[in-house]
Amino acid sequence: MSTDSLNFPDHFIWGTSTGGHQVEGGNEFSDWWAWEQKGLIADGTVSGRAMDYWRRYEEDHALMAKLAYKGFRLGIEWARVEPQKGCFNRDAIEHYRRILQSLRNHKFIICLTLHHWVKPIWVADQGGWLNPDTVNHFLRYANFVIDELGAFPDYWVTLNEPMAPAIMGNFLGRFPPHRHSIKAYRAVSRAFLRAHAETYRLIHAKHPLAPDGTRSMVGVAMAYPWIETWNSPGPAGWYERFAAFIARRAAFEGWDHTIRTGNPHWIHGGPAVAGIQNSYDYCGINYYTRASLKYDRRRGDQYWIDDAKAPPGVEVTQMGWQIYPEGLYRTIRSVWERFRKPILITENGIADDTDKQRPRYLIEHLAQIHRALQEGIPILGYYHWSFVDNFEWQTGFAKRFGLICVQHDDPDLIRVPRPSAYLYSEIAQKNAVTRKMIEAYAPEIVATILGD
Ligand code: IFM
Repeated sequence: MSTDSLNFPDHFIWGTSTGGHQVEGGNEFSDWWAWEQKGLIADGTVSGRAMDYWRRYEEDHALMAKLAYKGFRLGIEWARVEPQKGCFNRDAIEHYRRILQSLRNHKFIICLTLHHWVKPIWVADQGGWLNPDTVNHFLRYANFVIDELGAFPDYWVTLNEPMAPAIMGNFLGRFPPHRHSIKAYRAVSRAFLRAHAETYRLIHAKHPLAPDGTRSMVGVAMAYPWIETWNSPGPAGWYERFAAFIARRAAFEGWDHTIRTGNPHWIHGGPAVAGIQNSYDYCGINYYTRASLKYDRRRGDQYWIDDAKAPPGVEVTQMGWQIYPEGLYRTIRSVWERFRKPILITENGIADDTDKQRPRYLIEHLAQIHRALQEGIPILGYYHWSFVDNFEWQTGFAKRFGLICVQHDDPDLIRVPRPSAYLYSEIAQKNAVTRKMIEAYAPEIVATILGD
């Protein structure tokens, strides 16, 4: 049966997403800031004033409202709130209050992240998440933020992609603190599990109700790359299958297992974490790409696996990441089957400085969300990554994820919506992806998606 548009449920949240350190600017008491000063960012930049969201938030919120976006995901930076151990910065928290109040005035659905990889320097200096005290210090910070700002969020993200710093920082050595240690990966993962479970409990104890009077919604924005193998022949293929098995467990299956069952997964080990079972009210999904793990004996630094290669003919983004929309549908399905909890797409997007790929990427991924909705999976909304070009960690400002273009070296940091920002605006206003949009931007899926 042919259909003319992909309609989304009433109240579906059409939002955009950011992380504090990547847009605010001036996060000078943080470990990432310190690391950037060592000249280790690929394009030679530092986060610096970033997109100056800290001062230009009103202008940004007005632009989002003009574009008819309905939701916004932002982060609170621990290093700003507690730049020195035990010293909470009242000005910073009041400033966050103004930012959140402005979002509320615009009636955005607010999704608030408490930890997005970055920590204060004093925490890094005491050993970061390897120091058993760090979880307690994080909880003291979280408690403070919940007390001060807990009336604002519609959705809480306790941790953004906890397994990313655990793997990238402690196992693959690409992020600070640049370790190559399985033991450190496991210890950091366990610390994040404890931090999440306790923060979940705190939020429900202090703010059982969301601003609209319904139960508070607390979760994690979990990164779910779709992991496959390159399918090399012979022993290389065996090794790839083994690596993929471990990678899936290390990246998300181990974590999900522990949350679902309450039993610690072998990949993380350690004793049971009190309060961890079922500590999700919704499942946050960050989805971008597929990884095809390829045996490469030159990559001793990556345990002989190249995870960045795309099979011939597969389109890639400015990051070199494979475009694989079907992976979003498959991820949603498996997360749903695992948890049976409502799903929020907390991130999805593409680095594309020309904006040539983004419209199709957007439409094809939304079509996969629609497909899952049609099968009855409750998906609450979609927060596109990112609202604005931002500081993309170790790759700097060169990789452009924004619906809104900002040149980081422009003295005025002028915000210029890309064509896809308007396309997303039209989708939000119509609450639908229309036939016209699909024909214009993703003609190759017309037959499969619209059933012609
Ligand atoms: O920019 C990041 C974000 O901070 C976490 N998720 C993936 C994004 C793109 O790499």
